[in-house]
Amino acid sequence: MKLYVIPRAINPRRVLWFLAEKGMTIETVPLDMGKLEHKEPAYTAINPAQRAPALVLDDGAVITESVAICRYLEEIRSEPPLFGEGALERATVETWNRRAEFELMLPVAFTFRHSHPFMASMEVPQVPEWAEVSRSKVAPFLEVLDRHLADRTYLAGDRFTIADITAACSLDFMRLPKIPVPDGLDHLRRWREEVGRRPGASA
Ligand SMILES: N[C@@H](CCC(=O)N[C@@H](CS)C(=O)NCC(=O)O)C(=O)O
Repeated sequence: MKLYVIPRAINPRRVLWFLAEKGMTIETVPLDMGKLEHKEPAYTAINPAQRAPALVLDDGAVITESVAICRYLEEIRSEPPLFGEGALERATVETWNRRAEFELMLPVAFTFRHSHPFMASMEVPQVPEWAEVSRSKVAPFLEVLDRHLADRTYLAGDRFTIADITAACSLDFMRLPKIPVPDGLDHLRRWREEVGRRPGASA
């Protein structure tokens, strides 16, 4: 297997963190986003969407979409279960992973994509107003997460899951578009410190 990544970007990092939690090591191919390597014909042949990550299996099959890649990895390496176990826990993990994607990752990504000069050639047109609308969505959702984490260790309960990976990668990426974490979110801070000690946190 071979994993194509754009180093430090949210979605590739989610998969790298997931792999680390599984204790899996696979060949990783970095794409230089600044040089638009993900838009070159060689990578476009692998993923016509020109986005990373993409996982290429030994038989040449390609899986794109971070969560699809993670689901594949969960199937071939079930321990530790990062999508939960049993009907209720799996549904809870899905709920919080989706909420982290839609209400945190996307607003953070849109803020960056529509405001940062680095993205000007890739996000066409850049809409600064959309960056500002997206920026304004982040703090209210962090407050939701803070309240949610008041009485549970991780987003889906007692177990660390992909929902925590999605939220932590999104939170860390806020540094690039300079979105501050509001003061006083003690439960969120406790959770971030906790997940920061995990094996995949440095991915
Ligand atoms: N829905 C895709 C999104 C992948 C994606 O947007 N990746 C970004 C990096 S986080 C990318 O490749 N950006 C390149 C570009 O915008 O040109 C997934 O979950 O994997």
